[in-house]
Amino acid sequence: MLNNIIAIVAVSFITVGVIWAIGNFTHPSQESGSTHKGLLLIAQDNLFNRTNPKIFATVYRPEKLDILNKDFVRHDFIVDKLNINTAYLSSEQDFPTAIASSKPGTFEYYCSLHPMTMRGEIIIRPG
Ligand SMILES: [Cu+2]
Repeated sequence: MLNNIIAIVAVSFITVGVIWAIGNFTHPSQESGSTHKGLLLIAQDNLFNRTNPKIFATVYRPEKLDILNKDFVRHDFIVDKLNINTAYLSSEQDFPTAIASSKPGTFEYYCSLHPMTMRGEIIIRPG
C-alpha cells in the first residue's frame, strides 16, 4: 500500500516535471535570449498588436510596457485609472512605461485618437 502511494507520488512528480519542461520549451521566457524585457504593444493598422489583446498583470508586481507606433498616423496609449498616458506618438516613436497597481481589477486601455478600434483591457489579478 505504502509502496503504491510512493509510486503514484513519484509518477506525479515526473509528469509535472515533463509538462513544465515542455511548457518552457514551447514558451521560452522573455528574459532569456530576447533583449526586450516586459511587454511590447505595437500600434499598427489602428489596432494594438493586431488583436487589442487582454493584458494580465498582478498587484504589486510592476510590468514594463513599451508602446511603439508602427503606423504613419499618430497614436497614444491611455489607461486613465492606472495613470498611464504616453501622449501622442508619431510614426516609429516609442514610449516606455509600466503597469503597476495596488488593487486588482479590470482597467480599460485605449488610444484617444481611435477609441472605437484601439481599445482593450488590462486585468490586474490579486497577488
Ligand atoms: Cu490610435
